[in-house]
Amino acid sequence: MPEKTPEKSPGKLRPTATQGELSATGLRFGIVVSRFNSFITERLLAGALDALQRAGAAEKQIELVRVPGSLEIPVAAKKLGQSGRCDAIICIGCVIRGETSHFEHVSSEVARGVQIAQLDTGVPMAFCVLTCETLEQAIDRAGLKSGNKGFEAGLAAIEMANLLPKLADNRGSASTNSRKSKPRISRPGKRREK
Ligand code: INI
Repeated sequence: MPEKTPEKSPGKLRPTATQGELSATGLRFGIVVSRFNSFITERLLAGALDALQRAGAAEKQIELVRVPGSLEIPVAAKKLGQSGRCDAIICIGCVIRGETSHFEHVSSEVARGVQIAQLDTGVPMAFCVLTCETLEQAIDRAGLKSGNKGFEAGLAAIEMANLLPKLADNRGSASTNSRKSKPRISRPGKRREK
């Protein structure tokens, strides 16, 4: 009879996931909202504020910034991120296709800009810039048939604001083993003797 070996259970690993809670307690949020297509962006803003309020945020935890159009969102979000005043930022805009190629330029540049801003600053930025073919599509996403994308962005911002400190502090699930590396920050006044 062949010797029995413990089964390795391929595909049955269940590592614990590190994730952010949906609580706004003690967090600070920035919201950058574009005035262009304000009929839509104001509804998205209301959705984002609703999410923050339901998660326990108060007015003093929220810094609201208004910009003329979606193209101006990335630079304002980046400045806000660099300020150190926000744990997460929600970027709200609405681009609707017109008759020229302006739509393509604005929509691709705002997405690229916000991505660069969050990577450069390390502050998570929830992307709530609708890019729609028609006004009807935008209305559907601002509180009608397809829900409110501002609310979704608010939840994403809360979750990411809670997640990132866990990753930075090495408090994630995989960090509890004995090979945890020591912090490499050198403390002032503690020079190594030669
Ligand atoms: N800005 C928008 O937010 N949405 C649009 O649909 C839009 N279109 O179509 O022109 C738009 N343009 C303005 C742009 O974002 C800048 O504010 C402008 O070019 C000044 O820099």
